[in-house]
Amino acid sequence: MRRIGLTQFLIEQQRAGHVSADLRLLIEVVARAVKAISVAVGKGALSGVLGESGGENVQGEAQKKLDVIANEILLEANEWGGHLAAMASEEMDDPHVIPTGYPKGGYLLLFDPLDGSSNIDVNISVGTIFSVLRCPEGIENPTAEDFLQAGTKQLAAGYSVYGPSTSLILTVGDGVHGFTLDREMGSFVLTESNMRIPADTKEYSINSSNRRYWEAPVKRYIEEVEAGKNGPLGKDYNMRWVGSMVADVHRILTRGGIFMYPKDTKDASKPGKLRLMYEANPMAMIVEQAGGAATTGADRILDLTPEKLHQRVPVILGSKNEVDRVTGYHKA
Ligand code: AHM
Ligand code: MG
Repeated sequence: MRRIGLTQFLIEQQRAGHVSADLRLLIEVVARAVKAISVAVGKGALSGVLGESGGENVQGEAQKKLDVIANEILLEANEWGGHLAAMASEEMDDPHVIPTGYPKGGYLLLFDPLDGSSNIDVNISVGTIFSVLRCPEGIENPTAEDFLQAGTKQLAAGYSVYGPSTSLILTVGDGVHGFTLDREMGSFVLTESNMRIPADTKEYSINSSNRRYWEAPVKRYIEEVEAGKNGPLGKDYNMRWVGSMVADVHRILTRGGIFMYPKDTKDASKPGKLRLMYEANPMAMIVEQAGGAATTGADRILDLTPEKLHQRVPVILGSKNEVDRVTGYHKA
């Protein structure tokens, strides 16, 4: 079988009119950064990169050394290419404007440099999530406001998983495509075209330790799921929770399932755990492009009007019929 690399894939996407030359180069640079992060993560305890960095991010979460390293790798890889006007990251308080001396481009890049980083020290899969928006017309030095665009405006979204193999999943609005890193060759090879999420599933993913904080519709759904064959849903379910969204979403993209980090009452200042701009929006675009659904329970994630760069939202995504059921319970 002829193997198609990421470069050829993107050139074909450009010829088909799905990406501009600049967006193609931008995605290639992100992929290069992902390879560098994969190497850093893969060295594990050998290179002294495990453990805490000693710092905190804007949300008051302790940063791991690898959070900081992955963030640096993405910034350095992307600031000189001339495709971007600015970058925003889960690990930085404010956007990073392209330094003077480098040409500026027309795109904005957003990323969660190392999702699931609490899993790093125990050698469980982590990943990088990214999203591309257009920089508003006439803006030279974008501020946080310029990033506050609905998820429907995303031009591209993707994530990598640093697991037994390193994979890169990508959409530019023409389906979802999966690449695997050939470590010897140092290149991403197309291994899954047009990934589709089955509409029905028997697998669910939620951190049940928060059950006492959930709202009634989610409690109802999980009770029904747990009732199995003899309950109202009439089938036995299986539960999986990696604790790295990238890995949980990747499983769902591969074989179906429903993932939930719903609204809870644990902390009134946080109407959810996951971040809209770095996690919910890119994953929602990917999931919808693969035929699945993604909502907050109340609304379609991609339709939300962002209010803050680091805003958190509830997330319910995956197999369409199951997500529609839970969303319906919120409306009942
Ligand atoms: P992070 O971006 O700081 O790693 O946090 C996001 C992670 C997700 O990957 C995962 O789904 C969730 O937080 C796990 O949360 P919990 O530890 O509450 O189960
Ligand atoms: Mg994250």
